[in-house]
Amino acid sequence: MPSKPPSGDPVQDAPEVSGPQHAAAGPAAVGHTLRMVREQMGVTRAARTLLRVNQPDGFDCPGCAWPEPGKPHTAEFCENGAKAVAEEATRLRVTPAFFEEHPLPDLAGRSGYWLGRQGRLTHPMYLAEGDDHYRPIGWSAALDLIAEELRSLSGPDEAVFYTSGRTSNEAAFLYQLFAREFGTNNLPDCSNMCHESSGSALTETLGVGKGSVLLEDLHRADLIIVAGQNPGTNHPRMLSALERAKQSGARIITVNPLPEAGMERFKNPQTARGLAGGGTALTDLFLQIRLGGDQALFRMLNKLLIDTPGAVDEDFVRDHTLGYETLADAARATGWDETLRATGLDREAIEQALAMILASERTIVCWAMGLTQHKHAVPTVKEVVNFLLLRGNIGRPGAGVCPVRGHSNVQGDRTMGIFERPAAAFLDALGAEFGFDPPREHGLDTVRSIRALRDGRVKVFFAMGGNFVAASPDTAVTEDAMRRARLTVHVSTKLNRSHCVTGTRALILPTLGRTERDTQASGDQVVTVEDSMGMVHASRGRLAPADPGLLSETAIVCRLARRVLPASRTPWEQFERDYATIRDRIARVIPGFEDFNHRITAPGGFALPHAPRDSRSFPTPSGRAHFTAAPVEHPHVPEGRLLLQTLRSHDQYNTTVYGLDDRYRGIKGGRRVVLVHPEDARALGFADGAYADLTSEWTDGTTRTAPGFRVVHYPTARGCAAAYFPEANVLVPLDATADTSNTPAGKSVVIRLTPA
Ligand SMILES: Nc1nc2c(c(=O)[nH]1)N[C@H]1C(S)=C(S)[C@@H](COP(=O)(O)OP(=O)(O)OC[C@H]3O[C@@H](n4cnc5c(=O)[nH]c(N)nc54)[C@H](O)[C@@H]3O)O[C@H]1N2
Ligand SMILES: Nc1nc2c(c(=O)[nH]1)N[C@H]1C(S)=C(S)[C@@H](COP(=O)(O)OP(=O)(O)OC[C@H]3O[C@@H](n4cnc5c(=O)[nH]c(N)nc54)[C@H](O)[C@@H]3O)O[C@H]1N2
Ligand SMILES: [Mo]
Repeated sequence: MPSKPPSGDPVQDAPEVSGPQHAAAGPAAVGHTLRMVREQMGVTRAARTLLRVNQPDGFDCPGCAWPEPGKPHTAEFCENGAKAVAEEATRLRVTPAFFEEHPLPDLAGRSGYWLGRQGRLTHPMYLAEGDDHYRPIGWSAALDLIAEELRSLSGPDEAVFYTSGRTSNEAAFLYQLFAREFGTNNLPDCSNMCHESSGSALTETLGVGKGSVLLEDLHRADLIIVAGQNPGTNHPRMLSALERAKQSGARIITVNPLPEAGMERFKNPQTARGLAGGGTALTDLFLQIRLGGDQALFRMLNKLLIDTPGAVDEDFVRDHTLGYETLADAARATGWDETLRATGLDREAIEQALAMILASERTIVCWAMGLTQHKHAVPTVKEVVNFLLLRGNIGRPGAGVCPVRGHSNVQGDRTMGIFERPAAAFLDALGAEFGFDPPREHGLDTVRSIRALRDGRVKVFFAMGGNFVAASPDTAVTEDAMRRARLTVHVSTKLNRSHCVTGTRALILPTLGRTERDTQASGDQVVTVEDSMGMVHASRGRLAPADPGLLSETAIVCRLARRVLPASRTPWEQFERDYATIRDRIARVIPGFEDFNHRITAPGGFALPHAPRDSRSFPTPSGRAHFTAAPVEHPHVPEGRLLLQTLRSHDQYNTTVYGLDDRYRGIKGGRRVVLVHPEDARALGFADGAYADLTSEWTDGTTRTAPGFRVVHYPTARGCAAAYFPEANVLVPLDATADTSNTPAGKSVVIRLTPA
């Protein structure tokens, strides 16, 4: 299944390579930020907008989910947050005239980079059956058309309602309510491709599927382990927290196949020292692990802790946990040979880590996609939980689990019920509040939705944001599946690939972004979001909408619901008029949101309860935290093959490509690169600068090819390789997913290189 690089595109992919950098941010980041926002927004608009990011009376940054400090800096944003804002606040527009000029086959041949650069969508657009152009359509006609199609289905489970993590709590709550009143739990979301593995593992072991630390815990930790995460690019404001921790004496262990510049040294652009001086060295110990070796590493650390007299917090283990003996038995059977093979590390490095762990009273483990996108991601995260439980590092200030979330409100969306496997208690409360009987059968997640579309079991695909076909694995399979739908609908701010790969009929519904004023009949609205640490706060857009005709996501849901569900007793009209009335209902349905409207008036918002963090109580069936002892796994790589991870460059936000550079990794002007250790590359016969086709080999014997990648000799762990998503998504088989969480295993794809 070869994928063709888009043609007819002015963008040339001709990467220049200069080698990895060793520090992140600093004056270069400030320069890049200014250039980027000036181009997109103009100077005054840029200054006015950026000063509102993450301020108490401003809007939540649409970039990542990293929390805001209690007293934010006047410029509480980062280079990549500024890019996310500029992307949304651009002055360019995609109008009906644009669609007249560009027929669908033209758009389908363009790169994602080109599509995203055309500007903000302004008008609802409709692609009729057999037509080759999107044509303008009115809001009423568009919504009537969706309602008619939904009502014509044989059953509600023939529709799927996807969500990307930018949607506000209010819109998300109404969206899932609408889907469930319609009769389905088919609510896949980007979380299925992201931190689902963390949620699965944490819920089972601790009883809460979220992180247990607050920002001040990071500031107070003795030891922070950052595993499988690249905050210099993806959570730049986290570097300020790590710097502050270091200044109070914390030590940092980084676990990563790649030496990432941000974890080496941080030049804080908000301090003179960071701008002019050498910045702060962050990592004390770098464990350059093989892809997928983390479970083996943490199991060995756990064994060493168990074997070290006095290392285990026996009181905590006795009073709060179950299953210690099972883990201890498994740990006894753990040998160095297997650990060293799985991790690629040497014994001294692991023993050095142990010494740092034993010296720490307060340890935090932070992680992101490097841990969650593997076949054995769930047992890997569970092994991290074992590690923290052993020394009582849960529910103690300065300690805990810290899965670092991606999209700015992905955690809030889940709290609001965007989940294909909702808890019975949630459905009970929802049904009681709104007087209906919610569907009980579990719905489809992302991967299962693709299979259902492929097999003709789902006929309507509706997306609240995101870029489903580009973000999902197995591009060719996913695109074919999407083409089998009768109707595809995207509520979007910007043009993307998913608008070009459509069902028989398709709609694009343009919407307000988070930076924009949202005015309804009762006046200007605020919305709320939840960050990675369970803090909920208000967000108020200030910019004039990209087009006066845009509807908010909330308004779109309310108007659609009224058409699809004429008998609904839910006050959709009132909800659209005044979002505070939505929050009143959220407060009655979801625990932790009592007095919601009042509590968001506090600067910085409020923290949701988290029983393990707040009181060392564990809402598992046993009431205790669970040690687990899954067999240790690691990816098997046949001779002459490499293990590929798909990751983000510095100039992208998931499928949104801001530019063609990956500054910290020393790559300029192109994205079709594959990073390979120099010795592995030479052994395979590839000089630096040679071109290779990448072919993935899946266990069922199928292969997938992505052609034309420039080989970059790069100091990654031996046997490993890296390429950017979404270009490399064509290589990830649909069935290659994590056990239990079903998250696509995009960080361990077996590939071979052939000369291009
Ligand atoms: N600017 C910007 N910000 C973003 C995003 C963006 O695209 N751009 N995306 C947002 C989203 S949705 C998310 S989920 C987050 C993603 O944030 P990250 O998880 O940091 O994103 P990735 O680029 O996937 O990086 C994975 C990191 O894990 C390492 N890694 C890969 N495999 C392994 C492994 O097996 N073991 C270990 N120990 N390390 C491994 C990689 O080398 C890399 O450093 O960022 C969010 N923030
Ligand atoms: N191979 C591989 N695949 C991956 C990953 C990986 O590491 N490797 N990472 C996975 C992860 S962690 C994630 S989270 C997913 C991301 O999957 P998605 O969330 O589906 O993808 P995004 O690229 O974030 O979506 C971008 C689009 O969202 C729309 N948008 C932006 N802001 C708004 C808004 O405010 N409202 C609305 N309605 N639309 C908006 C714009 O039209 C934009 O084109 O990708 C996953 N895919
Ligand atoms: Mo994500």
